[in-house]
Amino acid sequence: MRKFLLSGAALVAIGAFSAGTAEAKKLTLYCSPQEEWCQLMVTEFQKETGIKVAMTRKSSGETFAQIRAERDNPKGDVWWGGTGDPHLQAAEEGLTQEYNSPMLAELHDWAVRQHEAAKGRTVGIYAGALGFGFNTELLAEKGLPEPKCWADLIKPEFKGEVQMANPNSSGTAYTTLATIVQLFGEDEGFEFLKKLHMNINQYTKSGSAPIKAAARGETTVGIVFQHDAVTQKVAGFPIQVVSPCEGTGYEIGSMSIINGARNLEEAKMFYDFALRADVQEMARTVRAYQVPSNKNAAPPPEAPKLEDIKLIDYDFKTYGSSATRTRLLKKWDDEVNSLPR
Ligand code: S7P
Repeated sequence: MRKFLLSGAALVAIGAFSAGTAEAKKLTLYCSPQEEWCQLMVTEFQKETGIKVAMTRKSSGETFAQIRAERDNPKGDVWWGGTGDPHLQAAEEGLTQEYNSPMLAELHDWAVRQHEAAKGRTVGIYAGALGFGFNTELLAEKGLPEPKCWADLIKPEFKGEVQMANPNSSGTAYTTLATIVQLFGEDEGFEFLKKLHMNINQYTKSGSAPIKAAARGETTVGIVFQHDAVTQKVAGFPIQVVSPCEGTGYEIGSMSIINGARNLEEAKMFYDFALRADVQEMARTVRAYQVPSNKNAAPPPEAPKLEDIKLIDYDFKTYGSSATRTRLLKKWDDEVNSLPR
């Protein structure tokens, strides 16, 4: 068996430096989940295939903007992870290309639906619910009541106590914007966002930064995906994870092959690799607690249970469309972020 495995690995390595070409095979990966998970994927893929990966980690909105800016001279091959909305927008704008992986048969329906919605140009790799987390020690010190609902975050006593990311750069924050609009309607939702703005101490670039700041005691509340709050709690910080009482939105973290990818064969290899159950299960080793899209991958026991969370019927088609995402982001810039605090 050992001999068989060794010869298998040798074959992969030989394949990576295929006969006739002296050049080593390579892949340029744009990565949007947490840095630790990005690094793990690079290490494991390189180890298994011998393909050299050049990886850049950027938030979802930033990566989308980069791929769009590079559309006439694409530099990336695969965009792995990040919220599904900008992946859908990239698909609609022709920035990514169709791929029907043999691994599709192993995926949950929600991941396959993402693939179908994008005409094969993206696929779901994980899911996670939005929410917020707070620092229990800071909350007690300040004598603040436990926030349980979105509505609690706009109360005057939380002035300067809440942090979230900027929805232009961050997929997490765009999911927040789209969730509030879907929960309360657009007019009431924007009124909510204006009041929330008064309580925000900082809009960060990255979506998970607010809960890291809460863990360090730099903000009381951070609006993030619940799994990112769990990561801080598991790391030993005094963080409580909240699933808002009104209900909440969720993400289908996605993966796409960039249109014009220079290393298409390697891009497809990475894509198939990333959809494997054993590969998705490795996420837990770096405290990434999203729900995996492969039906055979066991969700991490720490992952927030989506079936126990009051999830809205998030309209990915509308909120991942170029028209709606562009319009809402501009409206947020014009009507919310421009307000004095
Ligand atoms: O940290 C993991 C995660 O929450 O980050 C992704 C996110 O889109 C990247 O961060 P930004 O909000 O800054 O874009 C999520 O897909 C993922 O679950």
